[in-house]
Amino acid sequence: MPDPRIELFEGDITTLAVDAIVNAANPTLLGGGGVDGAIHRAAGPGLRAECATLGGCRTGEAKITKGYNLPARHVIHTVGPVWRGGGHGEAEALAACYRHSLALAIEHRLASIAFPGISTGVYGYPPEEAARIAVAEVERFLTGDTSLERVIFVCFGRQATEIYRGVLSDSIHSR
Ligand code: AR6
Repeated sequence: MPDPRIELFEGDITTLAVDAIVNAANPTLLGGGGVDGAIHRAAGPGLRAECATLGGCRTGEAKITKGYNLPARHVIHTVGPVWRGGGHGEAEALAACYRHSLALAIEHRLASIAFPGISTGVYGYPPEEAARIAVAEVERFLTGDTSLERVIFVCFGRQATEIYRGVLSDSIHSR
């Protein structure tokens, strides 16, 4: 059986009323394009002002802010690796993004968190490989944690949904 705490949602992460949405940010944390741009637009200027106090964020790490005008209470900002062919520690860095984001959620006693496909846009990570890492890290984390109630993978478009469906069903069959 799939872990009932894991869900897929196809659409815009900025619409989700969860405890935290995760932002695929860059090391400045000052905004950008893609999901980062969408989150900053929807949250309003308070988000950028708080981000400006954080001193940036290294690849694989994560920092938390309030959600401002978003329906989500918090934003967890993480910086994924830029894909450079796969031989430069990209997989470990991407796994660290998920682990550190989940750890922050626990630390702040959050029960629900939504992830976009970190690094799979501008940063060029192959989406299926990225989804395998995302699912493996979340499943591993949920095995040891009982306080998170919902982890949502946000799929931006039908193709992303199909990829996550496939990866989740593979991981169920391999148990
Ligand atoms: N809701 C959910 N997912 C989305 C949304 C949205 N509103 N918009 C895009 N995506 P990207 P990265 C998906 O490029 O690859 C920024 O400029 C998108 O389809 O946003 O980690 C930052 O400032 C893709 O699957 O992030 C950095 O400079 C996924 O979100 C850089 O881009 C991530 O795509 C980070 O690149």
